[in-house]
Amino acid sequence: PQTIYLSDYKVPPYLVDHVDLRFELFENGARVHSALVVRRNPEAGAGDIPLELDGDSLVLESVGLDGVTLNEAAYENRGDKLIIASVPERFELTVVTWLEPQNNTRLEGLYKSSGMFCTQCEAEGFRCITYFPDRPDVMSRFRTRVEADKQAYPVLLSNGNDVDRGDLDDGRHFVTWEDPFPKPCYLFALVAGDLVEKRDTFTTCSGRDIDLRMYVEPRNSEKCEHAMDSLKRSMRWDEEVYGREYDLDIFMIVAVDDFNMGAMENKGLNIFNSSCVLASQDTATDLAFQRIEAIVAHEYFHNWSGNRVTCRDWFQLSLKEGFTVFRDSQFSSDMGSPTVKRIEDVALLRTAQFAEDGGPMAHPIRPASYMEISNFYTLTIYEKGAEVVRMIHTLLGPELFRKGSDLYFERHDGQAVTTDDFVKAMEDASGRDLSQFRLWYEQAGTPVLNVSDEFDAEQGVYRLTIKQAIPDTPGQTDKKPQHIPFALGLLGGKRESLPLRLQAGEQDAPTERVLELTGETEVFEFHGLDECPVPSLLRQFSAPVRVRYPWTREQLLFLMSHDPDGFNRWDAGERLAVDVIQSLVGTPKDAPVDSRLVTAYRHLVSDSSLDQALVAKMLQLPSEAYLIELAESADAPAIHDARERVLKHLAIALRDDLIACYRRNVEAGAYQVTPDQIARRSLRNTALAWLLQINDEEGRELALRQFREADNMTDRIGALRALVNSDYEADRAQVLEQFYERFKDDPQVVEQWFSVQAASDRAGQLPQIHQLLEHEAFDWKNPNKVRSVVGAFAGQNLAAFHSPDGSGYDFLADQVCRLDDSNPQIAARLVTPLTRWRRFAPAYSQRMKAALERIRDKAGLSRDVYEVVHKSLA
Ligand code: B3K
Ligand code: ZN
Repeated sequence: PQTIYLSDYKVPPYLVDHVDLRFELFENGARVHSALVVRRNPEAGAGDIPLELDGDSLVLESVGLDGVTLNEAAYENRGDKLIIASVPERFELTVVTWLEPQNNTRLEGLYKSSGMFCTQCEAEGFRCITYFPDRPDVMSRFRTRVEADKQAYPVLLSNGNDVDRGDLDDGRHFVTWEDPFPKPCYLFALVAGDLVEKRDTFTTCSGRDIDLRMYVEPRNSEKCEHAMDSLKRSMRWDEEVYGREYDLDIFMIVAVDDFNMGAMENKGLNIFNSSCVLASQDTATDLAFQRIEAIVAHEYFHNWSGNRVTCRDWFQLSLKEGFTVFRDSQFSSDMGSPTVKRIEDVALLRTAQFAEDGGPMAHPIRPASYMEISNFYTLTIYEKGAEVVRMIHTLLGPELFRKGSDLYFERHDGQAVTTDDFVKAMEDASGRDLSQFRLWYEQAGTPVLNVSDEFDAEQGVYRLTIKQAIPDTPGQTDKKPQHIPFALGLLGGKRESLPLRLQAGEQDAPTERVLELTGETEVFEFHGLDECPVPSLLRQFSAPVRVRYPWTREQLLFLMSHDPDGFNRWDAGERLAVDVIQSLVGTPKDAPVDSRLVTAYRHLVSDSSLDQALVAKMLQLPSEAYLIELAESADAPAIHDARERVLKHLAIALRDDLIACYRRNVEAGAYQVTPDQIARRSLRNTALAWLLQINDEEGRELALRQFREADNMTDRIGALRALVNSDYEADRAQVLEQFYERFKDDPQVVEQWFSVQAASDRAGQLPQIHQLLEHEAFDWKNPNKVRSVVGAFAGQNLAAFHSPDGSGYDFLADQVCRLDDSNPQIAARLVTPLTRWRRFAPAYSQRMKAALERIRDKAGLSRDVYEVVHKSLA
């Protein structure tokens, strides 16, 4: 496969002002008639340039230029390119293609999912529909006519407004859609199916009524309310916080079962993975409710950050994704608990993005090259990209940031632009110099901040020294220091926040500051202190960096209870738990657990005056994945074992407190997805999980009762998970069976049922995983099912996946090879756990590498998997 470089970017030689599409949909295939109004791009320079259109897996039926059918000698059809050597300055090109959506298992372009037609065009799926300059800097107005059998496909949708409809011969009908906004072809969408429609309206800030519609399969008609409410909240929020009003008269959401990703922001016609949009109290967990709200918001926000202003090329992907993730996290934070949202975002970043940044696929948020763009929809582009936007927000403050985003939207409306244009708008609006800050876009790797301090008691000066280093990453060494906002506070022995005087005698000094690090070493002096303070570093996680500071356990315990920054309270607790667990890895079974951890956790479990949402987060021990990420040479089973020992030790010591905590948090009143209720459910389910780890009979009774009586999925699956992960084998089998019988007709619930088992160190050993793959509800063609079994096993069931005999790795390699032929995007994603092979102890890493080599040697490897495997082995 070929590598594509950012430095090779050239403006498109031809522009397409208008696209007229006609889809004839049949059971055995689809015929697509396209008419393009093309003109030479004045910016492309002089001279003859051939017209080159992209295509993929298409049967070309005819080509016409200005009304004249071309014979085969007049063009070159190379399969992936249709080339016409000489064309006029302006012309109309007509192309007819034939495709087979019913056989499309890659789920790119036009395909079928449970009987309906749907599309996924980002990044390069439109070329699977017709020949076209498939690049985001070609923006066109689309008119789309969809024709299909009226009975089987009563609903026919595309982008924009429906302008015409009618009946045709043979029981067929058509609907014509027109989208007035020029857009890149990756935002094109089409849906045809037998769907029910749910309607609502939204009145915008300028008083326009927008028609909101959701389309779902009839069996899902009662699962739309939450997404619809989330949509309305998102629309209001984007008006209030960013001044962005919706622009079309209709906004549509469609749910499909087979989808490679979470959702897609097609203009006016968002398409969602069913699992990211459908919810009811009985079938969706609190986590799912929150995820749905966030994803609905994310896709909606793309209407401005992505659609009205789009990307010049795919190297700029973080322009829309980083910014939109930042926007959706601000939204979620405003809708719920800001501290909890921050904790969740940081936990994901530190566990998964840092691992990516430290692995063979590390890339800057604006990559310099790629082979397959689908491989670059990464945690780095999305989550680190959002952190980079967040740092701009921190550096500028909310008002100037808003001025910057207003300028960005106004200056670039209707354009396809670069991340640099975004930074420039922020600079121009604020007057700040972000030139060094731009390195965040160019340099990969997670900066490490080594922090040391000293206290000069005589002078009353506390001196903090911060050294930054950015590790080498593939193709990048000797990096320059970056511009890092570093928020901090200092605490005194009486738990008070101390004034941060950067000069002696400074009046009214604040108790929190954002320091700006720019040099490799920065020294800060804080004056007028009577005692050596405890530093509260990188508050709110103000930059995506690793902080190293020699915290004592006493300091961490102090911060855990007294830091006024809730995020740092959580962070101190996590650092303490990490330290305790790490110190036990590889020690004998009866090695003692630091009693101070028990005391701290007892306080969390029993003091109901604490912020319960924060407590619910603080009670989660650091995940195995995070502990592995932190290890130099990881032994996953040993880490699993140490973590489990700590958990059991805590559960035994806190047994009575856990029972009390459970009982205190048993709900009365109707189920609601509010931060308070979410925290209560989380607390009682954590209590259950811990009690079942120590085979507590009362805990078992509580779990069985909760399983039977729960009126919501969070509690039902909480009890199920606790029992599945316990030693009560008979109960496990029974509840799994009952759960399946009750919900077997609901794919979203069956997916949860699969993943509870696949992620369990008890129920998810390899022979059982094989049984799940043979289960009647398993379907290799459905990405959610693959993720819920294979993905959950390799990503969450880490002790089993890293079984010393290498069987977990071999299993994953087999599944990757099997999926590579049918769905390369999903196959490439599944490889991820193996790409980390260098971070594991030799006995593991050699076997992981061997598994990668086996994948590498498979015949006819897709470009997607090729790139990941070859870069991992390089
Ligand atoms: N933009 C889509 C991602 C599509 C990826 C296709 N390989 C979803 C989102 O980020 O909103
Ligand atoms: Zn997005």
